Amino acid sequence: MNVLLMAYGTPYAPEEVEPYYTDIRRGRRPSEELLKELAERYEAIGKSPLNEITLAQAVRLQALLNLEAPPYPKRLLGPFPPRAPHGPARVYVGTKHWHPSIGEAVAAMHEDGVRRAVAIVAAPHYSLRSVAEYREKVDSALKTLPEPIDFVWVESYEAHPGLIAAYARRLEEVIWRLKNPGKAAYVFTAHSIPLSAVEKGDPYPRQVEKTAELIAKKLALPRFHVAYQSAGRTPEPWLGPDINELLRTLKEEGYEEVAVQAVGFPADHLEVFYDLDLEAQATARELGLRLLRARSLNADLDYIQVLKDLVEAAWPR
Ligand code: FEC
Repeated sequence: MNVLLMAYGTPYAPEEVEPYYTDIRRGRRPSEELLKELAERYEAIGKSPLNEITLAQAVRLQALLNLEAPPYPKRLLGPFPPRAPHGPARVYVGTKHWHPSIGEAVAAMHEDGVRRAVAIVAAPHYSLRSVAEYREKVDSALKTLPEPIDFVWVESYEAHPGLIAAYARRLEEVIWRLKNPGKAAYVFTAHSIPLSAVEKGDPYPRQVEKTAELIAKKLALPRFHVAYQSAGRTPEPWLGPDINELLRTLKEEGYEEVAVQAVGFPADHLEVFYDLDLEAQATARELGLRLLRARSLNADLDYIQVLKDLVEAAWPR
């Protein structure tokens, strides 16, 4: 079994911010002002751990896929040594905007003789501005190869019960810390996308709502809100409400405590550490709101189990 696990990617060093940002902007170099602003955001968080987390997810996913753990009695009766039902698994990492890039990963897979693989993004919701773009990068890498690799895509998993349980578990930890859980606001966030994509029928906002609704239902929350964060620095309108805007509305409505959970990304990175932990937290402080954020899934076993489940279900038998 072969897997291409993809994520956004982040620069490893300050001098890599410029080419990274240029790649995000499809080859258009950012202005000095935009570049300075992004460099300052990285400086403010110290470092984005996204590449390390993606790598850890891949290593753990590969280990889990190769591990057969039958119940004890079956093990006694079964063949020895136990073998994974789908043969040895290899998980490759490709990042959308940095290294190892999706192109580098696909080339490495081809060189290793891989001709069939599951493609999955470490982000649960499909968008024309996320998964569709990962797919474009895989497709253009395939065009450079002498033989094709047959990729089976997992395009979204917004309602996977294991994912909902993993998010709910972490939000529950925040609920324990609330002074008055019955009166708190519960806000689920995802990365914003340009409104133009939504107008083209992008399922993204619907899928984000679904994830939020299922977590809220699992925890029997009295109410919940969905907000978007990290809108890009471009002149076009972006999907809202923005988290900072929503915090102002919640204050006006009389809320004192807000539990925030980023459901659009499993991992910690710039958009979590800067946009939520620094920026949204500063807005909350200014408003006199108590804001608590649920910790991310990262490479924790419950999330890796979700990836394993999805990959095994997609693997052609
Ligand atoms: O830690 C890190 O260094 C990387 C954090 C990071 C993640 C991430 C995820 C998503 N993005 C999505 C959509 C867009 C669209 C644009 C865009 C621009 C940026 C910029 C940075 C950035 N994104 Fe991102 N995104 C992360 C970081 N993103 C930096 C450039 C500066 C800025 O505008 O803030 C606009 C592109 C353009 O200019 O044309 C659209 C979506 C996700 C969630 C899915 C995923 O993880 O792939 C959707 C993590």
